[in-house]
Order: sequence, then structure tokens, then C-alpha cells
Amino acid sequence: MAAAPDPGPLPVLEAPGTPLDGVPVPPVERADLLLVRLPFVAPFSISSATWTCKEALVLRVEAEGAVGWGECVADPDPFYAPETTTSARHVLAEFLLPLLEPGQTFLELDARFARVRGNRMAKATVENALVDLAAKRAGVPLHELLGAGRKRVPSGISIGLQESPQALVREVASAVARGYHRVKVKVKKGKDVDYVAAVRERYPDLPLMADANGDYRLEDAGHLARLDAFGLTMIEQPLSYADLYEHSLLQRRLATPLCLDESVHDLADLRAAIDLGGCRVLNLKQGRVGGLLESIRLLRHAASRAVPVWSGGMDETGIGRAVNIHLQTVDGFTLPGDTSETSRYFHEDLVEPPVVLDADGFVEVPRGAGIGVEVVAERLGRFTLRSERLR
Ligand code: OSB
Ligand code: MG
Repeated sequence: MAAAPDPGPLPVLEAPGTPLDGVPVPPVERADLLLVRLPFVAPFSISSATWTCKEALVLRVEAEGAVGWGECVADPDPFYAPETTTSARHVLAEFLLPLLEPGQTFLELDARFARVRGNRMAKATVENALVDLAAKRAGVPLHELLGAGRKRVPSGISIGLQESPQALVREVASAVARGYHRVKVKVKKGKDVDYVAAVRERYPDLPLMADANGDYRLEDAGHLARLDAFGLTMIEQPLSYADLYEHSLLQRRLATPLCLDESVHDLADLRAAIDLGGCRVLNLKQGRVGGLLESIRLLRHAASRAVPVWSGGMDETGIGRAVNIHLQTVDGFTLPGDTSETSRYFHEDLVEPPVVLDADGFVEVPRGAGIGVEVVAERLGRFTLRSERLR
């Protein structure tokens, strides 16, 4: 019998280390979970949902007078991702918070959290709040705990589905006038080629991309290939929220690079997606992948494979928005992300100061300790629908 061919060395995937690994998790004397709801300036539509307000869980942890905040990116509905505010509340209260023990490092906590499968939005909420608390106790801005220096962060905007190509061009015009570095437009079946064509005609050189939030099927490859004519920097998540493989088949028929968002949850997903050839760019949302440790692992892996990365967003309040901004000071973010001004989402946010673009369209990293923005108690009170003491 012929010997089996030598399959070569096992491609074991080692998790890259992160600057947070050895940082001690602060003790938590008190934990409160709030459900907040903030009205949006305008409804935001993607192919699978329309939101008129931001409804989110906010975790407040306290120790020795210092307070840390973590915002959960799960929506009240499972229309973008399977987790919801209700499922995240359940997992966080019943399974994650009980895993906190004195004397752990963040790497040890991360390892304990691994027993809880999936539920990465809930995990990120707890981790974010604890990292904010750790940074505040150390008196340093969050980006310093991430091992990064201060730098300006480029801006980008994600424009929701519009009534007509003309309406979309108007939205893009106002974003360009505001100074955004790149524009992403939402697309879906029937609101794609004509819409992108209209924007491209008016702005031939604008860094432009399209996000479909999984509205297409592999059979639509020929139709999607029509988007190749517009020089998009990427098409984000054209196929299912759960797919890695079919994106790789689709990529072979498109010139435009494919970017994955909702189907990448962790390092193993990213490795598989890149090796299959279906992920030429990564939209990294720290709140989607379980927080900052996993984000830095993804960043390092993507860099090792020369895959460009940018920071996505989930229409966060100023709490989650600040985390996304601090994270972008870490090496490996090579493209402008969905990092927009507060005023584009909310008349009033939970925090001060708001995110604003400077004269060159950049965003400043907050200077204060931890996330570096202040939660305004009066507004938090006004926007809170429910709150409960978990510890
Ligand atoms: O797919 O990136 C997405 C918002 C909610 C859910 C999914 C997505 C988005 C955005 C907006 O595109 C990003 C932002 O402005 O924060
Ligand atoms: Mg997306």
C-alpha cells in the first residue's frame, strides 16, 4: 500500500500576545447593568434592519471610588447579529460576571470566558468595562494600556440606505463637505448599481465602498461584478452573516476586494477566511469579536498576512465610540474606519465631549484616564429605560 502523502507541518494557529495579557483585572465591588435608549438624528437603514434609536446595554463597574464603563454593541433585535440586548444581559449576568475572581490577569479572564461559547458582544462589554476601570485606576488613557501612543485617527462615514440615488448623492455630498476621509454606502438588492454609479459619477476620486450586510447570494455573482466598474475600495459582507466559504468563491469572480464584517468573530474565523481567499480586507469591530484582546490578535494576524484592517462601528454611544477610537491607535489599522462625529448620530450623547472632526477630517483621541470621556449623570438618568444591580 502506498504511504499517505506527507501533509506538511500542522498549521497550528497561535494566538499572538497582546499588551493587555498580563494586566491585572481590577476587583469589582459593584456592577450595574443599564438599558439605555437614545433617539437617532435620523433613522439608519441597512439591508436587514432599520433603527430609529440606539438601544444598548451599558455596564458600570466600580472599585475604590473608580468607575469603568462598557457598552454592549448588541441591538434589541437579531437582525445584524444573533446576540441581542436580552441574550447579552442573560449571558453577562448568569455566566460571565460570576467568572470574575480576584487576582486574575486579562489573559486569564479571557481564558475563563472561553468556556462560554460565542456571545462575544456580551464578553466585550465586561472586558471593556474592566479595562476602562484598570486604566482609570492606573491613571492612564486606554490607548496607553494598549501599548500605543497618541495619534490622530482618520474618519469615515457609513451612509444608510436612501430613497433614491439622488438622495444618496446628497448625503455623500454633505459627508464630503464635512471632511470625511472615506465614504461607505449601504446597498441591497435593487439599491446597488444605480446608487453607486450616481455617487461615482459625482465623485470620481472619492475613497468609496459598499456594505450589503449579507443581502446577496452566490448566484448574484454576475450582478455584483457590475460594481467592479466603479473602483470601490471594497465590497463589505455581500453574502450571509454566517458565511466564509462562499465569499471565497465569489471573490474569484470579482476584481473588487471583499471585506468581511459579521461573519468574522474571532482569530480562527479570520485565519480561515483569509486562507480560503474570501477576506481581502477586515472590518474589525472590537465589540463584535469579544473585546480588545481578541481585536489585537486579529490585528496582528491580519498584518502577518498583509490584510488591511479598519475599525467598524455599531452606532455606539460615546462610551463604545471612545473605545473604538483608542483602539485605532494600535498598529495595524491601515484604512479609515466607520469613525464618525457624534452629531451624525445623536443630538445628545451620554458622554462629553462629543467626537468632532478637526479641520483635516481627523478625530482626536481622548486625553483623560480610561476611555477619557465623562458619562453625564443627568443624561444617563434621562436615557435609561431600566437598570439592575448585578453585584
Ligand atoms: O454593517 O457595519 C455595519 C451599523 C449597525 C450595524 C451594522 C453596521 C453598521 C454601520 C454603521 O455600518 C457604523 C457606524 O457608523 O458606527
Ligand atoms: Mg458592515
